[in-house]
Amino acid sequence: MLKGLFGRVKNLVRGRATIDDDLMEELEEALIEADVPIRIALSLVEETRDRAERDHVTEGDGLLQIMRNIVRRQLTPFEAPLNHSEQPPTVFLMLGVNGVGKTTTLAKLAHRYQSAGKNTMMVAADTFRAAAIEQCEVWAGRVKCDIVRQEIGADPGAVVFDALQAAKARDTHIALIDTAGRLHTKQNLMAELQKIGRIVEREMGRPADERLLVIDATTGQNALNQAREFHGAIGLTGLVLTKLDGTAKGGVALSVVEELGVPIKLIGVGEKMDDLVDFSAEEFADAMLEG
Ligand SMILES: Nc1nc2c(ncn2[C@@H]2O[C@H](COP(=O)(O)OP(=O)(O)OP(=O)(O)O)[C@@H](O)[C@H]2O)c(=O)[nH]1
Ligand SMILES: [Mg+2]
Repeated sequence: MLKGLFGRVKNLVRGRATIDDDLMEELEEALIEADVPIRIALSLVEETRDRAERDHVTEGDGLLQIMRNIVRRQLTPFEAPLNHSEQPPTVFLMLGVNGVGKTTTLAKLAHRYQSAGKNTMMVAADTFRAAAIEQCEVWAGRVKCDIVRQEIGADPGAVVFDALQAAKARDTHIALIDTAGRLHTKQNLMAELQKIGRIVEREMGRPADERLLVIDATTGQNALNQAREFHGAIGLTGLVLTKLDGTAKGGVALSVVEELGVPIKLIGVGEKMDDLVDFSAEEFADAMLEG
C-alpha cells in the first residue's frame, strides 16, 4: 500500500554494480529530498557504508537491503498498537493543524471499529466551522455510527461533556473526538484542546486513551514543529501519518519519532474509509527501500 514511497532512493541504487562515493552522496541527497532530516540521512548513509564494507557488499541491491534493515531497526521501537481501555468508552482525541486529515482519519477509525461490531461514536467537537460538523455527519451516516454534535460556535468542551455522558449511558465502546485544527490564534487552540483534555479526564477518571497527532506526510519538516507544540500542550500517545499515498516523501517519520519518542500508530494511504493501516516498521522500511 505504501509502494512509491521514496521512489528515488530505490531507483538510484537498484541495479548499480558498484558502490562508490558518488552513489553514497546521491543516496544522501535522495534521502534528504524525501524529508529525512540531514543529520539522520548522514548517519544512515554512514552506517550503511560501514556495514557494506564489513559484509563485503559491493552492489546496489545489497546496499538497499542493508539500509532497509537499519531503518527497520530504528523504527521498530516506535511501533505500538492502539490503546483500549477496559473501562468503556475508550476515548480517542484527534489532534493536528488544519487540513492534515483529522476528520478523515476519525471516520476511517469509526469505520474500522463499527465494522468490528463495536458501538462507535463520533464527537463533533470542531465547532469552529459549520462544514466540520457537516463533514462528521456525512461520515457518521456512511459508517453508520452514532454521532454527538451541537450547533456551530458551541463550546467544544460542552460537546465533549455531553458526548461522554451519552457514551456511558449508551454502552458506547469507542468515542472518537474530532477537534479543530485552527482557531483565532494558536494559543486559543492549545488552550481549547487542553480544556477538552481536562473534561475527558474528569469524566472518565483518566486522560483520553489515545491523544493522536495527525501529521500530513507531505508537509516536511514543518511537521516536527507541530509535533513539538502539540506534545508540549497535550502529551501525545501516538502519531498518525497521512497522505503517504501519492508522495515520494515520508522521511519526516524518522525525525518525529526520534525527537518525541512517541510511536506511530496509523498510516493514511488515501481518502476512502478503508485507506488506513496500522503502522509497521517493516512495511515502512520496505516501502522506503525495496522495489
Ligand atoms: N490522499 C490522501 N488524502 C487524505 C488522506 N487523509 C486525508 N486526506 C484528505 O485531506 C483533506 C483534509 O482532510 P480532513 O480530514 O478534512 O482534514 P482535517 O485535519 O480534519 O482538516 P480541518 O478540519 O480543516 O482542520 C481531505 O480532502 C481528505 O480527503 C490520506 O491519507 N491520503
Ligand atoms: Mg476536520
